[in-house]
Amino acid sequence: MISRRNFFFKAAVAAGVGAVRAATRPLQGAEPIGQRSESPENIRGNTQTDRQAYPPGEPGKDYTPVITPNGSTLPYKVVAGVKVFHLIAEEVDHEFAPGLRAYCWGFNGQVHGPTIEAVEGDRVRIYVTNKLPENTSIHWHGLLVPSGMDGVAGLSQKSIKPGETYKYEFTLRQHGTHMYHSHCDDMTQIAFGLIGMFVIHPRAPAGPKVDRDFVLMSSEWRIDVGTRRPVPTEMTDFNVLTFNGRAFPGTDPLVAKYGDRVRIRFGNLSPMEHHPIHLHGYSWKITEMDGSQLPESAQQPGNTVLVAVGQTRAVEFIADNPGDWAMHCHMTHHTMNQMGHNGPNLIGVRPGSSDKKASKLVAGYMLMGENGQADMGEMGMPVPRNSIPMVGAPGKHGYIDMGGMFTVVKVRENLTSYDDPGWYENPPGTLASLASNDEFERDFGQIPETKPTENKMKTDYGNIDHVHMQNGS
Ligand SMILES: [Cu+2]
Repeated sequence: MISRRNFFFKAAVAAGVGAVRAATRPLQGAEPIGQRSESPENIRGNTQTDRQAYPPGEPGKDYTPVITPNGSTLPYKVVAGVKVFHLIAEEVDHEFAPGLRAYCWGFNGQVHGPTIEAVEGDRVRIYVTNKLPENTSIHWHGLLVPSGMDGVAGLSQKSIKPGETYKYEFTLRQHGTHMYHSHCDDMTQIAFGLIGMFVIHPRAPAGPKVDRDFVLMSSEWRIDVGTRRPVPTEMTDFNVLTFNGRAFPGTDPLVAKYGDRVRIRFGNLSPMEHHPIHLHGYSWKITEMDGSQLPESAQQPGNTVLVAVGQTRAVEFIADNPGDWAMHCHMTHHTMNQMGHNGPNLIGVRPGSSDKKASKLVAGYMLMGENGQADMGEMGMPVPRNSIPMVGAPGKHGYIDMGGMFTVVKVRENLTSYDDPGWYENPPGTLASLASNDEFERDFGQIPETKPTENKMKTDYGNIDHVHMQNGS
């Protein structure tokens, strides 16, 4: 007899996984798919550490869903009390920011993978289909799972061959901010983008309710100018830095209403580097480390949180300071875009026409500005095809000479939606402005004369070393 539950399960399988089966080789494993999870033993798992399951937690009722700027949350369906997800690892033609695309590896057509969101006590089953040209496997980073579900290819399980679909199933025994990533040819697959966030809400929430709950995954890439493939062997010289796979000005703002309690969950699965993430205009409290909730007495206040590779941190604050607030990695090279990291130091040098000549010969060649780098993006210099200049985008008050791992937290009074509200209108008397001579004289007298340095601007491009030596002596 076909029970109602059995019917729905089979219908769901036909709708969801059927397409995968048609497109790939048959699912691995001997069990007929329709009968799985029908027994309570299967639902609850079969190890001592993987036993308890609760009814599936529901968005809106059991938790406020997270927001993944520039990304999405992985949809699921409930089959016989189990939340069922499907990740497809595949190549993705990904846009980092307008003007820069590359062939990356992601999940379900996205870089990075969609955020997986569930509730402590949920039983989850996650199908992983490999549409990559090489083997893969997925590790649930930070999750307390049975050893055979941990996803380290060769150690925990067989790797998933191209065309195969694997099944992971476990009960979520904890809550907090976690991640998932490839654990097979990690160097290549993480550098290509096979990472994502995994958020588990508490079954019985404690503490104040959060109104806006954001997830931001940091990563870094080396994409040579004019090319369309990240370099997986890079160890140090990353030139595209991202939040959720996007480099500023490609990052969506984080919008909050005045008075909202805001949580931001940071994750870092960069290949190599740690990122000190800094928010302007606020003091937050670090409420969570690697998915573990901190007791209130241990919630460290601050405005910069170091998120090392492999770590997650969650911070919370009340959005009580309206404005447009920069939030970014504080490593200066991590808020630059692709073309800003190399080239000779020409500050104080007039290069004449040599930069134009060199840029014709060398792909990606772009000289530093003679007064610094800030004028380079603003000048709108032509850049090679499929590349982004070193810095920024136009802002309300001029050019924003930031790029990379940079975004804007926008806090407003009287919001009717959480769509991008545009630039902040500064109330009278709250905007830095040009000082008049009268004002300065009133407070300080005359501006002191600047004693000129010995080095005048050089017109000869060949004298860079000479200038440098004089400065250094
Ligand atoms: Cu950084």
